[in-house]
Amino acid sequence: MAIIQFPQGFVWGTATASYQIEGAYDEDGRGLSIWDTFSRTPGKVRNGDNGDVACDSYHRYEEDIALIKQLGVSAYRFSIAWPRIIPDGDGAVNPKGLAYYHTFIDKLLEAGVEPYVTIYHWDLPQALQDKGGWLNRATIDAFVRYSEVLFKAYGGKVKKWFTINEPWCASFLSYTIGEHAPGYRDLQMGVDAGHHLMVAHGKTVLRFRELGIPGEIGFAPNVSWKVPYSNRPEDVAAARREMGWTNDWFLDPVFKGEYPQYLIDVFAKHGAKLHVEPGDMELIREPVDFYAINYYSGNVVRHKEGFGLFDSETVDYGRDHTEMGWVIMPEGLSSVLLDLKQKYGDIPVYISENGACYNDEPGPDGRVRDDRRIDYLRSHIVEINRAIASGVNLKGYFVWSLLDNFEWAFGYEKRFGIVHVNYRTLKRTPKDSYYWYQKVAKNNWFEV
Ligand code: IFM
Repeated sequence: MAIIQFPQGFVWGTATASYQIEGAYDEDGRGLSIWDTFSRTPGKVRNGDNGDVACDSYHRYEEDIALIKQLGVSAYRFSIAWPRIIPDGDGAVNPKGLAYYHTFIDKLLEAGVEPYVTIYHWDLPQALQDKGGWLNRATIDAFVRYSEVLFKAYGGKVKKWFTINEPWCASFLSYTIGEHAPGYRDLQMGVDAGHHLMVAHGKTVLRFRELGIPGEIGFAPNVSWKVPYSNRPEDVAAARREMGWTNDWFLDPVFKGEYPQYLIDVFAKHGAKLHVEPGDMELIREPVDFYAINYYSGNVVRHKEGFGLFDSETVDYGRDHTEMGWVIMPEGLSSVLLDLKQKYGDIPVYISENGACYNDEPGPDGRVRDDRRIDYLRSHIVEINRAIASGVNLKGYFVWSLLDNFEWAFGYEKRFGIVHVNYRTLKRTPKDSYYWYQKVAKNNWFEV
């Protein structure tokens, strides 16, 4: 038996995102988002699911806040739906949308929970997509204006802001791999969209500073950990290229002011070019107060000439997987934290998402026994403790997710919640993992 103790003031939280939980897709003046369109396009989302109702959190938010309060965490990370605030993306502000989140934030604060707000978790207004979405540089300014509306409305009440969630997903997964909205399959588009997202991030940080908004701002890239299959230089290089796609490509520009040349070269080999306009890199480099990482999985990778974008393949030799099919590699979390510290320095960092998909349902007694999720969370939380012990300036940890919810292209087939949602009745049932995490948050330590 050993005690895993966390520093005083360590932030325990849980997270969700607007399109995944809110529903109420056409209420109170909300405009359509790219996910409304994408999920209505046949074949894009499993079972034809969409976020029209989702967990109905738009109406049931008081129940959800009660669940968060009862969980005993001090922070809740949620995202604001751009199409509720500015329905057509760059036109008039919708007072009902603004009022909704005012009430929501107030109730959260009354419950003693600090709001951590993600400005963009992928629900781009469809009207902006109609003009090119993230391929159009005008979307950068629309995003800055939308952010400014939020800063002016909620600044002071909200003290922690994330500009963009998982820019890799919003660019490459959406414009190159085609799995997410808007569903394109083109490398050049992914490179362009990614760069524009990063300029939007930097310009927004700058605007936040200019407005003198009290609080802190950062962003939340999804990172991975790739272990070379052997120490042969070609395997090491292949693992570096794969990992660099999520990590270096989005973090180097923010902390070093440049994109990694070895990836520019890979993209060039596949016919894609980085288009940077004068001033872009200075904007992206605008200093942040913290950064946050979303970590779920790692892989073992080796060189395979002519295979995929990176001349590489994943070697899966029987490690456990979650029900997403993702390899469970808890030690990747401490490794990536140490790697980032070494590369970028002692910047405060959060784990803005970590969690697992297991589709456990309530038993005959109504209890959801999701032991595999508890094992997953425990093993990853031990790793963040090890990272802290090694000097990583880690401030907090957010479980993904509070609720089972709309898992993008997988619809409602994949459950990540520590609270079960019955999608027919919308009943919420805290799972065993909820009660396990409740103890961790209360005690600030646990036994292994
Ligand atoms: O559900 C998603 C979330 O929206 C972004 N990060 C990964 C989660 C699990 O796939």
